[in-house]
Amino acid sequence: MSKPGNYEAVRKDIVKLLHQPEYDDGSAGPVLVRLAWHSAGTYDAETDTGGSNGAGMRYEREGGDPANAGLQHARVFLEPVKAAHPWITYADLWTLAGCVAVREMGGPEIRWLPGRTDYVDDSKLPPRGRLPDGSKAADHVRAVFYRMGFNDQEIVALCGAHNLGRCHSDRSGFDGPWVNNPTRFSNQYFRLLAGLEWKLVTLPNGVKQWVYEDEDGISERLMMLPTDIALRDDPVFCEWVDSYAEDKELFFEDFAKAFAKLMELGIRRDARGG
Ligand code: ZEM
Repeated sequence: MSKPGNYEAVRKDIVKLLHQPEYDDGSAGPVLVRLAWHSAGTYDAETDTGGSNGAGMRYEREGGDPANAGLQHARVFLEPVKAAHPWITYADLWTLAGCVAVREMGGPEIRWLPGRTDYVDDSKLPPRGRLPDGSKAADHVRAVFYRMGFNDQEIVALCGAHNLGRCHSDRSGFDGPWVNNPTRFSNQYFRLLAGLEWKLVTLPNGVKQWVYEDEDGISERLMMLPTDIALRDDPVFCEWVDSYAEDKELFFEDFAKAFAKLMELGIRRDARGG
C-alpha cells in the first residue's frame, strides 16, 4: 500500500495496466477515457447535480444506464489499482486514469487535481438520459454540452477524443473505430471527418452510422456517428473541425483545457485543496 496522497504511485500503476493485449485494440486506454468522461458528463450546471463526485457508476442506477454499457471493463481494469492504493477515492481514480491514458497514448498532459469524494449525495444524483445520444443532430449535442457549461469550440475539442477507441455493436449498437490507429491520440479524427467522403449506412441491427468506402466501393472499417457528422455540417462547429484538422498543437492545447474543465464539473475544494 502506498502512502496516502502519493498520486505519482497511482499514476505509475495506471500506466502499467494500459497494455492489455487481449482486449480490443490492445489497450485499456480508450475505455478508461470514456469512463472518465461519462463519470463527469452527467453534470447539470443549473441544478449543480451530476458530475464525477460520488462515482455513481458503481451502483445500478447510474452504472446500469444503457449509455454506460461496457464501462464495467474500465472499472474492472482499475480494481487492482484501487486495491494497491485504497486511500484514493473511485471518483479521483477514474478521472485520473482518463487523464493518464490520454497522455500515455501520445496526447497532451492534462491538469488534474484530487479531492473528489465517493460519498453519494442523493440530492445530487443525475437522472438517466443526460449523456449524449450518437444518433442525434447538432441541436442535441449543443443542449447536452451547454447544460454542462461548454461552448461550441470546447464541444468540438472534446469530441476529438473519438480519435481513440471504437464502437462495439454489443454496447452502443454502433460498430467500428473512427481512425486506423485508435490507441494513438492525434488529430486524425478531424482530418478524416473533414477530408473523406462519408456514406450513411444502416447496419443489420437497424442502427444508422456513416462509413468510408474507397474508390472500389470496398467498405473500410472506419466509421462516424451521426453526431460526428453533425460537427462537420454545422456552420459553427465545422470551423473548429477544420482548425483542429489543420493544427494538431491547437487541438492538443484546447483538448487539454476542455478535458480538465470536464473533470472539474461540480467539484469544490476549500482553500487548502481539501
Ligand atoms: Zn464518445 N462515444 N461520444 N466521447 N467515446 C463512444 C465511444 C467513445 C458519443 C457517443 O455516442 C459515443 C465524447 C463525446 C461523445 C469516447 C470519448 C468521448 C461510443 C461507442 C459512442 C456511441 C461506445 C461503444 O459502443 O463502446 C457522443 C454522442 C458524444 C458527443 C456528442 C467525449 C466528449 C469524449 C471524451 C472526451 C471514447 C474514448 C470512446 C471509445 C471507447 C472504447 O471503448 O473504445
